Amino acid sequence: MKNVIFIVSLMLTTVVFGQTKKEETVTIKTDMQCSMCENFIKEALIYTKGIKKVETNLEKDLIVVVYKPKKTNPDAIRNVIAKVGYDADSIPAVKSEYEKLPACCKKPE
Ligand SMILES: [Cu+2]
Repeated sequence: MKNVIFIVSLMLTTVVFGQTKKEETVTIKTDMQCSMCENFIKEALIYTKGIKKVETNLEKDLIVVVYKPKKTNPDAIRNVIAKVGYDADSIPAVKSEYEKLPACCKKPE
């Protein structure tokens, strides 16, 4: 009997998780120079509605974002990054914001 209860509760958890797992992941290519860049982007994204998790890879210039598709979408996320002053896939950095970045964060000329 104990086993049956265990299996039933296991099934219930699976169902519950199946419903709440409405998250998607997008990987965005950017152009980061240092750990400050990572922090700028992370901070901007983590306070954006619908974004659950942000991971950056400085070496590969990649940003991995876990988001709720009901609340945001990859292009909205790319726009947030562009507004911080960084390229995001095909969306170029907002120039006026890029100009405000510290010298170490600018692309080497
Ligand atoms: Cu930087």
